Amino acid sequence: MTVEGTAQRKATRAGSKRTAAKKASPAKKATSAKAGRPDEAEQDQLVQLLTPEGKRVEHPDYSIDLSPDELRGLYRDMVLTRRFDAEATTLQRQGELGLWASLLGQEAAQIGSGRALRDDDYVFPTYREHGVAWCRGVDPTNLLGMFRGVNHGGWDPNSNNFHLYTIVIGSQTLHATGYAMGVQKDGADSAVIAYFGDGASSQGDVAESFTFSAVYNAPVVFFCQNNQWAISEPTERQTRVPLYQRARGYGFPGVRVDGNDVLACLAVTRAALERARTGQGPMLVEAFTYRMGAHTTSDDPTKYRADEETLAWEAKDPILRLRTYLESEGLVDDAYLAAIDQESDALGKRVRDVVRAMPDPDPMAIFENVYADGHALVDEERAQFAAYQASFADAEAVAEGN
Ligand SMILES: Cc1ncc(C[n+]2csc(CCOP(=O)(O)OP(=O)(O)O)c2C)c(N)n1
Ligand SMILES: [Mg+2]
Repeated sequence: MTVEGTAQRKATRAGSKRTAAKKASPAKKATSAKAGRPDEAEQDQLVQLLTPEGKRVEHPDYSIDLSPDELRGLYRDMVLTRRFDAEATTLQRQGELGLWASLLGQEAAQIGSGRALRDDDYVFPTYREHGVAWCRGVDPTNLLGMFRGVNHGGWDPNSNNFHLYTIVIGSQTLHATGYAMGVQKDGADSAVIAYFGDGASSQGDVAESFTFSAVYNAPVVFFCQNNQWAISEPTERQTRVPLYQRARGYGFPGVRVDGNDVLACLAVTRAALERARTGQGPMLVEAFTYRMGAHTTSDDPTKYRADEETLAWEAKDPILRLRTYLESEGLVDDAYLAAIDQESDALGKRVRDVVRAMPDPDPMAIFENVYADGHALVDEERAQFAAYQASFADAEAVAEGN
């Protein structure tokens, strides 16, 4: 049984329960105009190099020529990332994590864009970029510390040029823009990439980032994963034009790429990064994809979306289409696929073992790293909290008759 097959079956099972998903209310229907959802003309704008059926196609502006090893590598990246993600969801269900935000369905957008990056490029992620973290060499178990509540982030951003996960929606686009302006002032030729979602596109922070980066010609790529939903809000509640077209109003190009096509995501992001590196300024990439799972483990998508939609997107699965292509070209055999599955199992086991063994933090550690130097308010809070903690020890001592 293959990993991606298992994940898809799970998704199908979840989907089949949803046949009675709520129908849109009349009020909702009235506002859900086609804007923001691709009509046929918009679909034509989608950059695609690998069709959902696994057929290789060409695009006049974006081409790619990958070796068999590179193609197999993309497959491996996506399968392992999906397995890691599924393991994290399970760990949350077992009470080992407080929360998990699954990337199921978005593997191609993340691995394609992540593999387009150079080591010296800098990434500003949201909270869902587990595949990009994988490409940057961040140990996947490090992503779980914050979701278990045992650390403030879990990795040193400067070790892998991968900033900490950011939960304040859209704010990382400003951090990325400022960082890119710094790169520019340093005279470096690296680029910066900011990930954000369709919902984040409504945030003022994103609008400000677009303005600043355009005006200062900052070397930043805005990579929007339009996964069609912002928790329970569909894309048409965020925009009346396809998101990639927003860039034009700010004075830089935008392109919509098939976010379930790893080859197209790689080709388009490479081109956008190259543009940024060569002083041509920002670019917006809208990866048109789908969040197959819930927003997070705290969410229940059966409350707000219909089965048919999820099923339609299952047919566009990013991993299956690459696998179909690799098989049709004779680039993988059963032994290779079995080896990847074994590697997935080993990764799953390691993730479980490491997470369960994560030590609880010192309760006082929450006050560390708030300010570089001392701060009166933090000092006061630390002292109050220390006294509160000590009260338990005192109570225990009384109970034990000491
Ligand atoms: C400033 C801010 N407002 C609201 C929230 C609550 N919130 C968390 S995730 C989310 C939806 C984000 O949707 P989108 O940008 O499409 O990203 P996705 O989760 O779909 O990847 C919201 C509103 C938040 N974290 N930060
Ligand atoms: Mg979204």
